[in-house]
Amino acid sequence: MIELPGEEIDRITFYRVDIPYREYFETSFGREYNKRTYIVLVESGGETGYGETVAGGEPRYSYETVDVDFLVTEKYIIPNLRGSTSNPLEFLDRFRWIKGYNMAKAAIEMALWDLSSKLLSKPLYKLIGGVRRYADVGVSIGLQKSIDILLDKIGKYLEEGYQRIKIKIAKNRDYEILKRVRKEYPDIKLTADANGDYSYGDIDYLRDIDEFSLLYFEQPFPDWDLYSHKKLQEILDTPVCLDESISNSGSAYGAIKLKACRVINIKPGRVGGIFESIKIHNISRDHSVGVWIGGMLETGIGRGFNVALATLPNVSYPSDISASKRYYVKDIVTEPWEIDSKGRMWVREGSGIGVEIDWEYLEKLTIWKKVFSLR
Ligand code: OSB
Ligand code: MG
Repeated sequence: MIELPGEEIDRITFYRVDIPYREYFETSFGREYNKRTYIVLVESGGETGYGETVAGGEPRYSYETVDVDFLVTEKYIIPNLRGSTSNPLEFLDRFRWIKGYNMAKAAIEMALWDLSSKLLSKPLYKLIGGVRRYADVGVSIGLQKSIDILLDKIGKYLEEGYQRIKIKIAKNRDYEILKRVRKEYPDIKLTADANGDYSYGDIDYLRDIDEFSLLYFEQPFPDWDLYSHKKLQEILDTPVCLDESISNSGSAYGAIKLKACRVINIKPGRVGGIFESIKIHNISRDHSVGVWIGGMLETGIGRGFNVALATLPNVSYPSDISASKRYYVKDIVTEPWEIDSKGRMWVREGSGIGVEIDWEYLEKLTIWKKVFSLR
């Protein structure tokens, strides 16, 4: 087990920010023009850990939203945080009684992991048992205005080095697009993500998706519908990958045992943080289920955690981790994340996630700031 320091928490600060995306991001559940989040700072033992929430502006991907998550944090987490230490495992124990709100919990839990590794003067990826100094990365491309625009973007991202292309699909915006992409790019690692847009009655229609030799087909049905995923997996050669359906290690175990998927997308925010992500990683490894690290268009802070997780040994597919400039005109960290020509993103060797905040830019983006002194 990982030995973690445990100094009392002095202070926790939240910066509510809106950060413009370079271009909007569209999925089957809607379009987003900017990143709406709050940045978390936890101070203890003379160090500061950083985190952010991946809850969205509206309850589309999940029931969680940035505003409701802050409300839950302020009303149920902050008052019970006094006397707690910076050990993320203690935090998880203390707030197990709060049902759901994984993204609200993860924002703080992750800041505590950054803080703990800073107190130990270690990079986070080493603390959690990473075996590589880089993440293999792919790019997730939203629904586009036309197939030609999509093909152009794919070409550009491949040129930049991304190892696999994921495209968003939706009901009635699927086969025609996939056919053209495969015709143009017969050999690339290609995946499709429906974000739960199909339903049980579409299973027979989806049978033909095998034609496109996808690396996997991500979340065709709604999060609660494991039965349809299992039924589809029975008739497909293409592995089914679950994203929204996997809310913690228990649901990962269940989905694997039910044979509802052969691949799992681990998003630390969705599952409640780093510790739960590692548990899902280990359960998947024990059942020969491949995993990769998903993304929520995070800022440079959230990206630091995703890169660290992607260095774990059973991360066997390229992750949804792209360069800062793919999402933002300007990231909120001083050194934007980049990829090399082989589609790898290298970890930072500094302690924690190894990023520093561009404070001036953060202040400029701040809608409100709240400081809670805990002692
Ligand atoms: O389903 O993986 C998803 C972004 C927002 C909400 C859901 C998803 C996504 C992505 C983006 O695909 C991946 C990334 O951060 O690059
Ligand atoms: Mg997804």
